[in-house]
Amino acid sequence: MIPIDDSPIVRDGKSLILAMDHGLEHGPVDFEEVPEKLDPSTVFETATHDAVTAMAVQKGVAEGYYPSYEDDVNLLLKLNGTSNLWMGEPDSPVNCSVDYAAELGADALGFTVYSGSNNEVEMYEEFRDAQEKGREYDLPMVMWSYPRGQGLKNDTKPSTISYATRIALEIGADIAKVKYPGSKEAMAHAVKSAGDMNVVMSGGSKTSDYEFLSTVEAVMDAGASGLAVGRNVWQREDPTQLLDALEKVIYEGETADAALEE
Ligand code: FBP
Repeated sequence: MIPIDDSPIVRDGKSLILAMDHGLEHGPVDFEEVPEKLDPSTVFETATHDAVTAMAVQKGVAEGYYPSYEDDVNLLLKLNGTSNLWMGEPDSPVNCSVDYAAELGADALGFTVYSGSNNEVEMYEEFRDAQEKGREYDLPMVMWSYPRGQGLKNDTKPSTISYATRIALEIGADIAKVKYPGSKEAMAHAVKSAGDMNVVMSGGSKTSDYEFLSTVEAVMDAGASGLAVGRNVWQREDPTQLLDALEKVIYEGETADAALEE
């Protein structure tokens, strides 16, 4: 683990990572209700909000759009990713080297690992190469720690999520990004399982403002360090309004009720 509090992707020990790698992971379907967001610039604009500590994108989007935002947005370069068209055991091919991520101006690296997949062995080896190379550039590693595969029937049950945060600590991540395990208590155990490493929650599909902020409140109460979120922010008509509220819940410790009232 590197001293993550020194990283620009952390503000007061917390992070709000805006993820927009969905065009690869899910396809344009995620943009159907907000077609203007097919233009990555619109989401980079959203990422200029003070609450956002980094924007997570794939290499091609970084190449095309990050140069216009490098003064206002911190870049988290996702090094692997897979399309929804892949029908095999969960896997996530590497499509960007650490050297190239650094050249593009990355402030941090992102890597998906599907522990439990039949491809776990190769994924751990690829993660090792990226993590060790990242150390040469002092680039923190955010691990999308998503246990899944044919042997795993429920990938968000509490014991799976606490295993996911622990795996991230064990194999050298600096921040673990995990799905919500369904309760504050389960999240607290997942955070504890990660030792001193920061744990952030993955957003999931869009819910109401109140439902989402309440979950974020629970996650922060559980000791998590924030959020890595996509659809719940940029699928909204007014992402800025939700980011204002998230800023209060994540950095100022406000409740969801209080954050929505103001
Ligand atoms: P959301 O907040 O929209 O769920 O995004 C988080 C994220 O991890 C993205 O980075 C990624 O594209 C997506 O979820 C992958 O989700 P899944 O593999 O569960 O479909």
